[in-house]
Amino acid sequence: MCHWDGPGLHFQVNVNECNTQPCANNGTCVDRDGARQCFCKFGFTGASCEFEVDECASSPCRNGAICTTVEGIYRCECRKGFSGLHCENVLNGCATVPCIRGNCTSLLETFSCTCPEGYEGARCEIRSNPCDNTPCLHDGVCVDTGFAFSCNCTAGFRGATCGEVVNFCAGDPCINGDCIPGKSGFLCRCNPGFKGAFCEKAIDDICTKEQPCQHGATCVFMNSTRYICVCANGYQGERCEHDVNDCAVNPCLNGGSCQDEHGGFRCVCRQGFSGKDCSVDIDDCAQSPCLNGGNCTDLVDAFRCECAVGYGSKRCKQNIDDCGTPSPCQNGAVCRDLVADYRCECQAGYEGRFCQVNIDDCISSPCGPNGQCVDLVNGFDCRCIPGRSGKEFFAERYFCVGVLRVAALS
Ligand SMILES: [Ca+2]
Ligand SMILES: [Ca+2]
Ligand SMILES: [Ca+2]
Ligand SMILES: [Ca+2]
Repeated sequence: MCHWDGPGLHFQVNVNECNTQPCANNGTCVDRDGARQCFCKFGFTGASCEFEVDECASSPCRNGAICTTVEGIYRCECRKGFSGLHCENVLNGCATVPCIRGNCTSLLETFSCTCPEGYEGARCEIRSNPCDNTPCLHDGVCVDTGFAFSCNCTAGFRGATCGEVVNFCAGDPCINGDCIPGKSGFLCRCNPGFKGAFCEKAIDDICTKEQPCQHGATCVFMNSTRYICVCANGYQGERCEHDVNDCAVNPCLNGGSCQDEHGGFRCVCRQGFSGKDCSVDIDDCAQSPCLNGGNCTDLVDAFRCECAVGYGSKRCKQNIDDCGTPSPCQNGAVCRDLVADYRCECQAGYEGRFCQVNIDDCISSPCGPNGQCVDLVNGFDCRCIPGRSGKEFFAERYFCVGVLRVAALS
């Protein structure tokens, strides 16, 4: 564009400075007189929008967070244990009250519990055993009393941890003598025949030189010439040289014979007795010798059976023969022996307990009106009345016409 500007000829040409597209990064260019102005897009700056705005330049992120920019917006990437837009919030590891007892110290996301006396574990959940580090000295026994311990001291010691010596004679330090306790130690008063700080040495005396006591006796030294023998059980005499007769008091009962032994006796029992002094009558019924329900009575080295009815012999083994001689069964019957009983197996034609009954074979009147029936054994005989003889069979009956003998009626 051009215009006229005064008396002198003067042209001024207004050039459009935006033609050259001077605004970078899509900035908007506005033409002014002899100049231009760039309106930058968000995130850019500078006269020609040539600079990117650094949103992180003011260090908006706290607590060591990393600042990043995306399209003109900054973002804080928080370190572990922090939160919030600027990572300004510190996470409290104690927020959930994790310590069951004691004090909690937050270690950002996690925590640390400071336990009170007597507790341990990450949450102070475990009660410590105060005896764990064996605080009691001199073999004292530690007792857990809850939050503390107490020591049950062995003899000769006392104090909270049994560190204090009260009796120097504890543990019997004098081997062959009596211990006399002192303020800072002990003294041994030795038995006759011993010497040494602990009475551990035998004095070369008559007991050790001559060994006068026999059969395991203990020799007690009195002085250089005197001693006493303390005999072992079963021996007597000044030097325990005699074996005591342990059978003198007749210790074996029920006729047992006594054998003297060293320091005792031995009984050889009569048959049927047992025990150290033969006082036990052996139970001869123990093996149940009586059979078939018989009752057993214990005797000396024997037994007696009372048999159940029907049985006999020493052990009731025998089923007594109830058939006997002569047989109770009659008429040729066979007798079968039972327990306290018998059974008669009858010949044909007989019945009854003893087969004494001849069965009446005429009961069915087999001879008809003209005949007279005679009972036989397992059969019958028909005798016709006078004037009749022979036989006729009619309506399942014989009728007399003469004399007929029927062996058996089938
Ligand atoms: Ca003896
Ligand atoms: Ca017996
Ligand atoms: Ca029988
Ligand atoms: Ca008959």
